[in-house]
Amino acid sequence: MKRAETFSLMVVLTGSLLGMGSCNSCQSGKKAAVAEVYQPQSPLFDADSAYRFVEEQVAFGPRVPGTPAHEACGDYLAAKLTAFGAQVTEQQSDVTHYDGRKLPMRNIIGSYSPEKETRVLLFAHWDSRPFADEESEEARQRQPIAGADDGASGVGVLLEIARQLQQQLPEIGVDLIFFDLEDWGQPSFERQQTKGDWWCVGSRYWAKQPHVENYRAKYGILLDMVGAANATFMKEGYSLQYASGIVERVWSIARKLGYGNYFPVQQGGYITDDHLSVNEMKRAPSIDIINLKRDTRTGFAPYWHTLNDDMRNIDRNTLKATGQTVLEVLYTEK
Ligand code: AHN
Ligand code: ZN
Repeated sequence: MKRAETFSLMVVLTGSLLGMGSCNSCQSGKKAAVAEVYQPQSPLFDADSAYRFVEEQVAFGPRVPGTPAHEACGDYLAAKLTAFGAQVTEQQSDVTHYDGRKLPMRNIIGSYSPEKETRVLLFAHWDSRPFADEESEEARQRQPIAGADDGASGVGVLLEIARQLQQQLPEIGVDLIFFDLEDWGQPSFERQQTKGDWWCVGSRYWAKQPHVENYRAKYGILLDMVGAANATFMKEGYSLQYASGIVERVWSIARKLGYGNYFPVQQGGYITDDHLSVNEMKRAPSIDIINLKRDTRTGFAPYWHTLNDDMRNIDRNTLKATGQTVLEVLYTEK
């Protein structure tokens, strides 16, 4: 075979093997192609399975602390973690809220390889907001939200991760925490304003009194609103402040896996979320993977804290991007 023919055959082979349409300069094309090949270390995250876990939570109805739906969903989550081979611990406490009401708080924790020193902490909140206070009509503002994205999506992804952990353990130990009472922050229509911060009650409780004395993890990852189509996980402010190295590691892995569109190289605002509790008490330098928007009034998706936060917003592709990225982080950790 003449040299020119060998040359073009290589182009065709390289191009078709890597799914490339064409290659203008073979040398540089080959180099670029080789650089793009990344060999994932993690098992395949099943987005259909994660979707079902989101759906099953939402089917209980709004998981508002103190309601039967909340209690039943809590039982479901603990049972799932047990079935997926985790060592399950629960923290329960009656918390007095701003209106004087006692609310049953329940943090649900699942541990893998609890004996291991090096650990990664993954978390999400499982409660849903008792009021859709971003609705424009006042009557609608007092109704609880379904919380398909805000709550159920992060927990659904973590349940699928638990299912994968049961089949093959990574080198490090892993703790999953479903925090309660994240989303009962005071709405603007609430007149009885007792001073204090009523967001993230469950995570602050745990950060002060963790399930294991002196608990520390190498780092933590919070998943909050990780289910919507075309989600954009901008680099959240506190995540960069407390754990910039982890942000870079996660965003770099996402890009290598082909999920760069979901993980743009862009900084977002500072969000008071469960990772702040974990960071402030130095339990683990933690980041928040959270869907942030530049073009909405709230900075979140348009259905945020409205009655529209339901299954219609949940997209398997986004669950996959988030779940596979976090799995890859776990299985490349030593
Ligand atoms: C505040 O807007 C204060 N916190 C956002 C955290 C949050 C609420 N995540 C979901 N719902
Ligand atoms: Zn919320």
